[in-house]
Amino acid sequence: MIRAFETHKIRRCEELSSSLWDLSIPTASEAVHRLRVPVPGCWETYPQTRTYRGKAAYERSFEAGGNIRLVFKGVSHTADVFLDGKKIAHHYNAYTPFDVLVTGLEEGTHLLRVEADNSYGPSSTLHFPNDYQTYGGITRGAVMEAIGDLFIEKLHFTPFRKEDGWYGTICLSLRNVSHAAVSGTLSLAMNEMVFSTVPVTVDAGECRDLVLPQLSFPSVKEWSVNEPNLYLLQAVFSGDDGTPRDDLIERIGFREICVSGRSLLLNGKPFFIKGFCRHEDHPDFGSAIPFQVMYGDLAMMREMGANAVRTVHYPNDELFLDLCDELGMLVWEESHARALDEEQMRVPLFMEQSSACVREMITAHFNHPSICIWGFLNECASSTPFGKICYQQHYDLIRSLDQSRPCSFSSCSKGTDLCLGIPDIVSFNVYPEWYEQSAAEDYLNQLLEWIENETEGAGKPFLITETGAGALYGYRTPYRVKWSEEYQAEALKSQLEAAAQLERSGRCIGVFIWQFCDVRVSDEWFFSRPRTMNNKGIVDEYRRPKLAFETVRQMWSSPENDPSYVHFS
Ligand code: ADA
Repeated sequence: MIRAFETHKIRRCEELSSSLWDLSIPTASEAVHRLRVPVPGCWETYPQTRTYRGKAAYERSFEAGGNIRLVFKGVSHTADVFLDGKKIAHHYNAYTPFDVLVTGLEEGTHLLRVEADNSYGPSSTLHFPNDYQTYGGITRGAVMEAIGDLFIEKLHFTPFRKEDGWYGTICLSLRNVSHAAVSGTLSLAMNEMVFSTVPVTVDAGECRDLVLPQLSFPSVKEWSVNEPNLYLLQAVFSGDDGTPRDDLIERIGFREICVSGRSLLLNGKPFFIKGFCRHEDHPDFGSAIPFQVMYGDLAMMREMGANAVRTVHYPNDELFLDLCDELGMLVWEESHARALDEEQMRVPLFMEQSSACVREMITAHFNHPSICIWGFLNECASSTPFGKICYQQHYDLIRSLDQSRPCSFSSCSKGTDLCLGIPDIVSFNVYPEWYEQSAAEDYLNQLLEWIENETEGAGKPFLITETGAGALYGYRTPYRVKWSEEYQAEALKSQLEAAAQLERSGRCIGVFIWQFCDVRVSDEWFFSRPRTMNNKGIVDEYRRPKLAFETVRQMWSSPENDPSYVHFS
């Protein structure tokens, strides 16, 4: 399953996860593990290759001819793609999609080979031993699309409100892969009602971008957390003879998210975020999380009263974002980066790989109404002048790609951060009563005082992007000790109470709990991470609730956000 809705009715698509793939993984000796495996998947979940780090090759054949487009939603972390023995693509980063076009393919059976590499090294500036696991494999869906001479590559929709109702702007890209100009008509429909038709010509080998004039959508219902109304926007290209040749369907919502003074406004009203940070991680599936588990995770978050999720520390599988759109969960979607120091950011490849990730994330996920904030560079070198240049460049890049959402980064540099003038929202990861001994309320008051009196972040909205404490599932003790479920529940209670108090005085726009579930970390992190896991989950890695689950549920859930979305009316 690639998406939670049909993205093409005209273009023929075949999911490449429809049969098992041959996976060859080298071993320490000359031998090779040869496994027949499903895709998506991670090789860490097979008994023979649980700790393998390096390159491995996936192969399968498929039938096709003419022009095709191969789309990979995620290969971890570097992919080299070969068709019939010829290299056709190279892509870095586990967490962003890529595609490759092949034209004039002979009709028949073809061999597709994907070499995935999850090793750490100089050609990977964003994947290194870290407080989460970098898995290996084709970890998200893959699809083969049959295209003609011209196909619709991109369809972006930006909703906005005026006094008399909802409007939208539409940007499209049409790519002509042939050696002659192609002309025809482009029509746009919402929920199958055509509302715009334009003649188009695209020159040979060109990609043409089109921006349609502002359009009014008078009778639509807005997308909100309680009523996540969605619409299907379909672009169809028809040839000069009127025959439909290609289409692209995106799912959109009419909502507006913006910052005003110290508030975050959703559809013009102040909104308080109650969210969870969530890694894509599960002991049985690695980072290749099945749809059912994604749904289960969101259902548990909703049961606790959450209205938002932060995709730490990378862009997520689009299926998860589709679910968030449908269930009315707001999303802080984050570009890939965790805790790089200045030395790591000075490696020239860093800027190239990090910018590519931002670009690919925003291009692919632009239409999701659930995404309310773009996040970047979590806890990187924001206390140094060089770091500041990188933060500014990232902010500018995000702004050049999307002006419709606020963006922010999570800092842990209390007292030293130089970059708080850059983002639209000032966001901090705070661990009072865990790493810091001070009481949550005192810690947050001091932090806010410093931000307001000594930084360029003064006057901006303030968001807590991480807070929490560790607990080992099942470790119960009457003593007040760290790692017990009791201690975690207590610490979290006072952290959330402190956040709620700031909310009441208009000084905080929300809080993300660190974190939804326990996750595996890199082996190199064993010294500070019992079980080689980050154990700050409110549920453990198998989603079994710890004591804190009930604490959060009691503090956050209310009749207004009762999880009745699981029923239908
Ligand atoms: C940081 C970081 C997280 C995680 C957390 C922790 O704030 O952003 O990735 O490492 O701390 O558990 O200490």
